[in-house]
Amino acid sequence: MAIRKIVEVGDPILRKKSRPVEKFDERLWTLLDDMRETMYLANGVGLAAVQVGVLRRVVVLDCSEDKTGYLELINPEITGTEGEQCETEGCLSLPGQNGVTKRPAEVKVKAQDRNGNWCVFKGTGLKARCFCHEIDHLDGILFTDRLVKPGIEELNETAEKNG
Ligand code: GNR
Ligand code: NI
Repeated sequence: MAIRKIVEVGDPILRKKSRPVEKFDERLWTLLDDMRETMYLANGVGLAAVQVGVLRRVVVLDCSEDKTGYLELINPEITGTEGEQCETEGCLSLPGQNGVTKRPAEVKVKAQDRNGNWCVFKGTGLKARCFCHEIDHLDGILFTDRLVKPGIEELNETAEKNG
């Protein structure tokens, strides 16, 4: 296993659309293992493959407090949503930035596991936000595209500008 470098904002790869995974092989498993290690080291609750420079539809996440909620999502799709929530969100590719986004309160997802078997998942709260955030990454969308309120940094910049 290896730690991979996390791509940061300014790199045009973050705006590209990731392609579906077709081969569930050793190469995919190494990518997943590396992403898991990289996500935990960075203290993230999720990581999309594009964030380590790989344009494939692969996501890992763990929204638990104690590292017991690890999930792998290959070719994930949102199959249903309910309600809405407006909460603060951050991204490992946008260090130091945060802001409030509007996301569904509950999200249902279908995805393949590392062997290609289709599975279904349901999440509320942070997990629902994370499902949406990671699937957005696969389509080149960042949380800053979905802000309902600017982050603290932007507020400070505005305050400075206005005196
Ligand atoms: O670590 C992360 N925290 C987070 C908080 C609220 C909603 C989504 C996230 S995902 C983010 C890690 C990351 O950048 N994943 O792409
Ligand atoms: Ni992110």
